[in-house]
Amino acid sequence: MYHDKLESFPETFLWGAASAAYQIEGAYEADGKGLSVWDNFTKIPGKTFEGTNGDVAIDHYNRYKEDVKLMAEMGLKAYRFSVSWSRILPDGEGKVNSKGLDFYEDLVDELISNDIEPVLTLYHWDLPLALQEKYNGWESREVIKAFSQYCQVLYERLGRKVTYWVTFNEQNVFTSMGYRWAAHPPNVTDTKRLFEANHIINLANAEAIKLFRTMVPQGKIGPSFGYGPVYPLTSSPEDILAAENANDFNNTWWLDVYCKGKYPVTTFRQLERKGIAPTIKAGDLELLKEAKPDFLGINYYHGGTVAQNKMENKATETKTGKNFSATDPYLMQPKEEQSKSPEVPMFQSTENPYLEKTEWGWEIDPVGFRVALRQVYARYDLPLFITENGLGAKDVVTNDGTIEDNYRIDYLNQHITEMKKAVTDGVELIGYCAWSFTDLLSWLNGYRKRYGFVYVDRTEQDEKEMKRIPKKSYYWYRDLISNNGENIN
Ligand code: BGP
Repeated sequence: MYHDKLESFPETFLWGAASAAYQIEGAYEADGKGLSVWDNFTKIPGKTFEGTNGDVAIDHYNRYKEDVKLMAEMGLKAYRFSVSWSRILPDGEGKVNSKGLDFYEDLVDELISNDIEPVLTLYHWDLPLALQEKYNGWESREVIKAFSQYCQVLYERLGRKVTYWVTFNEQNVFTSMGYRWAAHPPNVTDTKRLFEANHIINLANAEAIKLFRTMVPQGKIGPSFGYGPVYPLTSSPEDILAAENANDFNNTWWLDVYCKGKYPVTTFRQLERKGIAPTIKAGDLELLKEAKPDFLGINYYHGGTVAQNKMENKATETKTGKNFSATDPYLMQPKEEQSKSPEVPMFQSTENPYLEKTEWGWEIDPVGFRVALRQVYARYDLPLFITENGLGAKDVVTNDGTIEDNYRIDYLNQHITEMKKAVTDGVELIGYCAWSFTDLLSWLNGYRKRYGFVYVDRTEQDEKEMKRIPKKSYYWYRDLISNNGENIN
């Protein structure tokens, strides 16, 4: 839709930036912190780029005041961070570590005294290792109780100070990476276990929201979902149907549960046929229905493009992954093999010929951001909070000590322009948190894939002084915030 003039962002719009505990804090054993599954996983040889881990990260635990000062000087209105569960409950449950709580309360106080709205993520992937070892992590319902205790402790301590709470960060990403691709902890490749664990996390999410209603009635809570719109490769009805299927499998599978309290039928039936549908016990669906979020957090990086599945269209070849031919039909595989790839009869992923990619192969698609916001808002009718969006790139410090990250400014400018169009279309947005405030540890890509407004001088192998240097994008975002995005048109 064309607009002559774009509407202004609301006066209360929260221009922010984001981070996650494991990627910035370091101090992985300090002040009584217990280990998390990430402390363990990153030590497995070959799992991360050059064996990088978050033991020290960018030392935010010790330098948070310096970091908040830089946020304040930028005029940041919101800062999204996550709490490390095992700092609060070193064993994941039971005894509370007061020093861990103090750290987050100090951080929150520091933010508030600088007029920065704290946005607190309860779970950004760092499950306490003790819970993985004792209960097999998210595969056990015992962990729902532990998560509720953890939430209760934080609600009690910070419920009066923090308004915006995020339950789970990108449940779609961490479950798939962890239980299907063995690229995150717990390092598993089993789709049955993936969907069982995912269901238990859905229940934990619902319990956390229910408890929030009683303990933090004035607050707002919701999950942050990694949303990608799905495009059909062509206008053929078969490709359109494939895109419907992919949307059901990749997005609705989570979002319908959060917002409608039920699983989408098409994917559920497919998982049942393959023997990998989650076990639903009495009371589960009622619980899911009781826990509608106040807003949806959206993390947007890119979407995907699909064509008709391989069985119905054997001529279509995928450029990624295994090709199927008439002599190697998926349907001739034993059921256990089929169950590993339940989406194969639904759609096949392809390249999008219209989109450029980042150095790490992520499509750059600002219009897709508007599409995403429109789709999610229309379907769920909830305010949206952009909790992540940004560009990972290799930054260079010039001889005069500056970082001229014009590519990042271009990327953010294009995305924010599309976001403003979505606002003009009528989408209700609470705020926008760019990923990320400072450079930080990329889970699997070390320190050279940088996202920050603030450069942190360290490499994979050399921690150096970790000097903070605002990049050109820092000043650009500062100006944008000061005029509430009026210069975007
Ligand atoms: C999201 C995560 C973030 C962050 C971001 C960039 O999926 O929620 O924690 O890591 O992606 O990812 P990467 O560092 O892999 O480029």
